[in-house]
Amino acid sequence: MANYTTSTPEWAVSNSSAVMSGIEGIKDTTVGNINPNRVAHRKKVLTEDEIVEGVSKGDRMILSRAITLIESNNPKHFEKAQRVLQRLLPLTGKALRVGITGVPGAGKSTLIESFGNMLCDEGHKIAVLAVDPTSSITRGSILGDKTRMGTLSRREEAFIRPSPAGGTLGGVARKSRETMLMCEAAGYDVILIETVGVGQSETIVRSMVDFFMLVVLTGAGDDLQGIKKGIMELADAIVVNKADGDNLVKAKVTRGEYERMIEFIRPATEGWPTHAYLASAAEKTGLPELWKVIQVFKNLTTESGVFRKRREGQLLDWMNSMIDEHLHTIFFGDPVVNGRMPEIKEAVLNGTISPTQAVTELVKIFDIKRIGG
Ligand SMILES: Nc1nc2c(ncn2[C@@H]2O[C@H](COP(=O)(O)OP(=O)(O)O)[C@@H](O)[C@H]2O)c(=O)[nH]1
Ligand SMILES: [Mg+2]
Repeated sequence: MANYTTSTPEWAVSNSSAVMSGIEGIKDTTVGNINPNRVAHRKKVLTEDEIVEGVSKGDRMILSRAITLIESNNPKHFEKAQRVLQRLLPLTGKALRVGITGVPGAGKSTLIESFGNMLCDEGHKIAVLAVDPTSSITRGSILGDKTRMGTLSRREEAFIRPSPAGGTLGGVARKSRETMLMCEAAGYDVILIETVGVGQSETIVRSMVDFFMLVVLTGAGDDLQGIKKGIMELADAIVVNKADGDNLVKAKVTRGEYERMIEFIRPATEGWPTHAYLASAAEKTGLPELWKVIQVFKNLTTESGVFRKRREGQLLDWMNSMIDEHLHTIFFGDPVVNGRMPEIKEAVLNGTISPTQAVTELVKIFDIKRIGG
């Protein structure tokens, strides 16, 4: 994809108690060759009971370690994390989940900083997560990046966590969702999730949030070249950011342009008309209005049942995608399939058989083995 930009989440702050790093250097594909949980070298390993109790009490240190467990690819950690999650599940689902997307530089992180601070002032507890499918590549520099969330990261009411390094897209999605659930169990009632980079992160985040906003810059005409219509179709609100100073007039024009474009696009949420709004993350204008829009959205969709329906759909989609991922792993990890693979690939490349025939053949081999075993 031409516009797939790799960008590190610069909001990840170093030297801050609110920002917890995950496990480094582990990929989903390295199961069996495990880098042990580094934390365990230094700290006492917490029992399942201790984690469940700590998270449910809102202990951030323990929450952070629970998330580290979720992010680990060590099968033992995975099982422990799943047992913990299972027990905490009754405490999840109560938060409002908000996704924030937009091209790098649109002001997503700055918006989260201002918006998050405003919500903390109102008495909310905010968890900020990022989803970055490329994070296994960019991980090394995450903590060295400049911050856009300096004040939020120092607040007791806020918890900021960088994107998990998933290795695979499915890995990032699972870890992000389970991290979100852990945060909910710890009592965070608003979850803000930033997409990092442009590409697959939008779909992952849309599939885990209730409300999805697209942050854009002035000059809709130019901007639209970079924003795929598909992303506009996912948005419940379009926020024209940087509506401040000399840019304000242009921002108003841009808002109008987006309003006109939206008319031709199918709304992301049944019964909810997507609109474009003005905001300045820097000057903190338009943010209370934006929060009000989200509240109205929540009330409206709750009443119509769309809110619950979306959440149920998300759960089933999540389950289905995990089945896909699981079958994929079993299939490609199968020794019999692997044994025949080079020969079949060769045949495809030679033009002896078509890719479709190759797949039929491989699935047959796989099937026979299943039934036989
Ligand atoms: N003037 C102005 N600048 C902003 C605003 N929001 C963000 N910026 C600036 O835009 C740049 C990119 O912001 P950032 O939050 O990192 O964007 P992200 O890549 O979408 O997360 C930074 O230099 C910010 O200071 C705003 O509302 N007004
Ligand atoms: Mg950012």
